[in-house]
Amino acid sequence: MTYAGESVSVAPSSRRCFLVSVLLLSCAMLLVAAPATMATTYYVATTGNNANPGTLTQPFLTIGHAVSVSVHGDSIRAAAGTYSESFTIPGTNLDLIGAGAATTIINGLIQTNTGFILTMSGFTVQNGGLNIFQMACNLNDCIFRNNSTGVSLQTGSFVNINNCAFNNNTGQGIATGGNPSINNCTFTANGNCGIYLTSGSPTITNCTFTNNFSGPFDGGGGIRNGSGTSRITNCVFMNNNGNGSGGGIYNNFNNAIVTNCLFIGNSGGAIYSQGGSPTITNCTFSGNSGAPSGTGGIFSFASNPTLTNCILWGNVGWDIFNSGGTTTVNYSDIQSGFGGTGNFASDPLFMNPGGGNYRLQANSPCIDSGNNAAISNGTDLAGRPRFVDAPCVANTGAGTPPIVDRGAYEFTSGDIDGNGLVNVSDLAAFVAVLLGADTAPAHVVAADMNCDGLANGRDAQGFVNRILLP
Ligand SMILES: [Ca+2]
Ligand SMILES: [Ca+2]
Ligand SMILES: [Ca+2]
Repeated sequence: MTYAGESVSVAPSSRRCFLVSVLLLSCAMLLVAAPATMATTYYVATTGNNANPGTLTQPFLTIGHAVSVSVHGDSIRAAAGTYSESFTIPGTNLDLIGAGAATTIINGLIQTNTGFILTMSGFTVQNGGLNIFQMACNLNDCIFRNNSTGVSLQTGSFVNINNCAFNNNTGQGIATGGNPSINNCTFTANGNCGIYLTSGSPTITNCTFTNNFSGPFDGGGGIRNGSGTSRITNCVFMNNNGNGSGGGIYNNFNNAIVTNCLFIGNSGGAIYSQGGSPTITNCTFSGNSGAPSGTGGIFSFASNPTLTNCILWGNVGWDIFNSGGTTTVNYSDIQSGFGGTGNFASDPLFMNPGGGNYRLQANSPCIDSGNNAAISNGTDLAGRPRFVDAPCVANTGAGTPPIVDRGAYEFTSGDIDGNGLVNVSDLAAFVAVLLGADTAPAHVVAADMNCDGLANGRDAQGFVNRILLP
């Protein structure tokens, strides 16, 4: 018999059960007692009022006010309009969603505190920018323009940036350390590099850099890489100016891995490397100029780049110049020549370089002449399969067929009009060749589906079969 206040003696095993039971009960009571945490969505509109409750029908006036009342997990939705305000996001996990970058504009500076997750989409940020301080961040579908720096990422941030545009920022489009992932973005006419990496190993994929300047004191109009390993894949660098040191990319002790990229018309040369050992594979360089020692393509100073499966053709001056260090070049088409395995200097027969089409014509020597072993990416600059055989072209490269091509684009037989696809748009071109209305050698070769050296009715079945392939 036990009484109130009496101690209870229990065996060790029973004691454990008792303690576990108490613990479970305590937890259950806590669960019942704790109020349910419901994420709130606050609404903001330029017609709103900060005295409102921030609902859909009674929105706040400013995004900064909505941020100030938000707690972890809340969302803020801003209606179309221009919000002239600067604000700081405290340590709060937050979704900040605009009505679309074309219509929802923040005129000011956004800063963040450390250690939380921000997802931001559908805004233009101008005349201020976004400073991210050591936190996780997802930026989607935004425009950053006319700022000093578009987005500043402090080292220690974990950032994904997708489908954003960085235009006309007087400084950097993105200033960053660390390892951000930057995908499907455009960088246009920024004044001090499209991307400026102090150090780190970012992943930069499917981005376009156009008319960016490195500024008067730096190199690297498109990207300036500090120490680390930047992975740059399927990007286009066009008409950027690196102030004499890398219009497209400047590598400062960076072991950049550059794959399937196109460098056209950059000033300061396409790539300038100081120190480091960049790996450059399946890239096309043309119309670049203005690096030191009369170099148009790739200038290296005490650096050891490795080029494979590349085309450097139509640049001004030397395609490649090495001042200290060693540049290793294999299976590439270098107009000014370079020693190595499988190199040649033959017109790559770009499809229409004046019109910006650097694909290969059907009779290009670069088709099926690359080295398969250099390929780690199964697609080309356009995202089309890389390992493709041109049946009527001898396999002069290295590896087991299908053999990859040189340059940023893989040739596909039957692509007579040179848009990278084989489809009904090639049908009219095919008929024109068969009727003799089009006698361009490259088109005749492209229409010769049975490899007999002629383009005629015997190729019709092969052409139809090719169109029907996925
Ligand atoms: Ca091929
Ligand atoms: Ca072949
Ligand atoms: Ca086509």
